[in-house]
Amino acid sequence: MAYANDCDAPVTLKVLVAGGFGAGKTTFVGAVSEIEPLSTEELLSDLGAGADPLHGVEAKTTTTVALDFGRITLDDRHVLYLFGTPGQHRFWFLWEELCAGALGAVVLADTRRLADCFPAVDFFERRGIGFIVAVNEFDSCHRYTPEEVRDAVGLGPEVPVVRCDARLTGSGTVTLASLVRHLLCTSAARSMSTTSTPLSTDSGET
Ligand SMILES: Nc1nc2c(ncn2[C@@H]2O[C@H](COP(=O)(O)OP(=O)(O)OP(=O)(O)O)[C@@H](O)[C@H]2O)c(=O)[nH]1
Ligand SMILES: [Mg+2]
Repeated sequence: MAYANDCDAPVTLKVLVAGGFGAGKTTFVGAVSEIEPLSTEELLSDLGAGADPLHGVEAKTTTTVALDFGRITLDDRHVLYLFGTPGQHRFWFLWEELCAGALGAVVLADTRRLADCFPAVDFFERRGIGFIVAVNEFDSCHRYTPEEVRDAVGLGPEVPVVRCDARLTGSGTVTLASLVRHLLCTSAARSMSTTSTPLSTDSGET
C-alpha cells in the first residue's frame, strides 16, 4: 500500500516471541497473525537433534531456521509486527538481529522443559528489553502455577507470568495485551522517576 507521505504510514511496533526449542513460538505467531504467517520451517536434521535434545518434544519433525513473521493491525495508526525467534541453539546468533528495535517480548515457557526458557529470559534482561513469560500449557502436562514458574525461573516480581495456549488466537491476543500493559506500566514508572526531581537539593545532609 502506498502512502501520500510518510506521516500517513501507520506506526509499526515490533514484538518478539521467544523461548526454548519447541516451546510453541511458530504456533503462537501463526495463531494470532492476521496474515498468512511467514515461517522458515525445515526438517530436523541429525545435526540439530544432537545439539538440542528431543526429550519431551519427540514428536517434533521441523524447526524454525530463521524466523517467523506475523502481523496484527491494532487500529488505522498502529500495526504490530511479530517476530518468532528460532529455538535451536545453533541459530541463536540470529536473536541479536531480530531484537533490533523491538518494543518487548513474549517468552514462551514450555511446561515439559521449563528450564529451556532461561536463555531467552537472560537475553532480554541483559538488553533491558521488557518481556513477560507466557506458560504454554501443553496437554496432559503438569500445570504449574505462575508463582511456581516465577520461582523456578528466578524471575523478579516485576515480570508478569501468564498462562496461554499457543494454538488459540484468543489466548495469544490476551497474552500480547498483557505484554503491552506491562510495557506501558514500565514506561510510565520510568518517566515518573525521571520527572520527579527533588524540589531542593539543599537538604542539609552531608
Ligand atoms: N498440545 C499442544 N501442542 C502444541 C502447543 N503449542 C505448540 N504445539 C505443537 O508443538 C509443536 C511445536 O510447536 P512449534 O510452534 O513448532 O514450536 P517452536 O517453538 O516454534 O519450535 P522451534 O522453532 O523448533 O524452536 C507443533 O507440532 C505444535 O502444533 C500447545 O499449546 N499444546
Ligand atoms: Mg518455530
